[in-house]
Amino acid sequence: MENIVTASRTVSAPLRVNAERLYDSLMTLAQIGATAKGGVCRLALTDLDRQARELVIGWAREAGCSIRIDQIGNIFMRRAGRDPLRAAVATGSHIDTQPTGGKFDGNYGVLAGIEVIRQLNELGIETEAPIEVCIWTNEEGSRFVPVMMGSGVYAGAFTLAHALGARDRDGVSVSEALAAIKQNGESPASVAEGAPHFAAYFEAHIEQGPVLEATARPLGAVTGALGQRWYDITVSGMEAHAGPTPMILRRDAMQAAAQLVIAARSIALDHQPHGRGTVGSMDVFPNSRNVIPGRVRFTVDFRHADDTTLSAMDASLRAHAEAVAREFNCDIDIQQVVYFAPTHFDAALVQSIRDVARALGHDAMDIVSGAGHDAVYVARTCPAAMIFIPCKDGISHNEIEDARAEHLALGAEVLLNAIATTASLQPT
Ligand code: HGY
Ligand code: MN
Ligand code: MN
Repeated sequence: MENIVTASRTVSAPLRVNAERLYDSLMTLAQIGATAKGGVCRLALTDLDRQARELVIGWAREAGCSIRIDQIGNIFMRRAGRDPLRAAVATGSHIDTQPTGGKFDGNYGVLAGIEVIRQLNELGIETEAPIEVCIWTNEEGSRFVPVMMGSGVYAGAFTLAHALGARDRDGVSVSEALAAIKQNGESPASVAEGAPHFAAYFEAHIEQGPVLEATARPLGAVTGALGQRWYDITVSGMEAHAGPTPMILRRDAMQAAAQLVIAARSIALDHQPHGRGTVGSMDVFPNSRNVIPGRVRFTVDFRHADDTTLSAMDASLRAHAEAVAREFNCDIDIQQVVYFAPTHFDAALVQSIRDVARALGHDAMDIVSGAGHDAVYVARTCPAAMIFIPCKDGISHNEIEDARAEHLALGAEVLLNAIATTASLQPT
């Protein structure tokens, strides 16, 4: 990697970060929503999310950034470049977590971006293009569906109205929750409505799987991400007494649902190596031990690297549901609530990540992300790519999620050099 020509001067590459400052910021942010087992429970648009947003915005302001919040609550923390008219080079991720989330999922990508800003300031480097660090609203899709909500609105995957109208289990809408924490900004939320395009977008994230750690590789150059289909499935039968009702006369919604829970796994197993099938949430009505369930609601999360195969998995699920509805004399309603095709990130940006990694002395592993990320939607609007680092035992979406300080710093250094290079490229 040759020297980096910036607006202010030529600097010898590769640039380094302040590992301790990054780690300290991660631990400070992790205090907001900290759980007894060492994880974080900071659901989207709760007061904890507000506290975390305000903390990070405060850090960005201290680093000289201007702040913009859009109508879906996405936050853009902007460091000026020499040419204010050039499209910004962006990075970021999310700070909402799963109920049993960890300290690093999403939070790492946002704070690695803040570290990039802090380090460029410390090195006195001015870039040609502005740099923006983004906090995308409700990436997790745990409290509100769809998943990757803020970046999805930004990229036009669904409308602002659809997102604002989404409701949580208590019936609270995104619109109400945004207003309650005063994060309902005014700037346009989608590129179609005038939100600025980026010149490029990089996102740093823990892998959330075991591959990098198992192969002793500290860096991943993410070439793409699995496509996903999420469903809300409602099985309706008939509540009845668990004693007097003969087995053959039952319309048992639980037994019917159970067949589909098993099918979600077997369909994924039929489409290996990339097939994934998960049932993560289930509600039983009336949920009484001596009443045959009359209604069962549950979720299915399907993923695959190939869109045609993902469609085949969808068809197989629906075929199973038709057969089960007949066999158990139940009604089965399947609502698809999320769909996005497998993503391929920008080849030139992925190459820049490999090049920077090599300059830092490491051979980044090409890897496909099993998880969805905001970069998946942002990639619809500009060249995008991701940087992965390992997480302990490949565990994530779990309070024990952990990552090594040296890997956190190394990923941030790849981010810093990739951004500094891309943002300093002389105007064409
Ligand atoms: O579900 C996902 O892949 C991400 O964690 N939201
Ligand atoms: Mn994430
Ligand atoms: Mn996650």
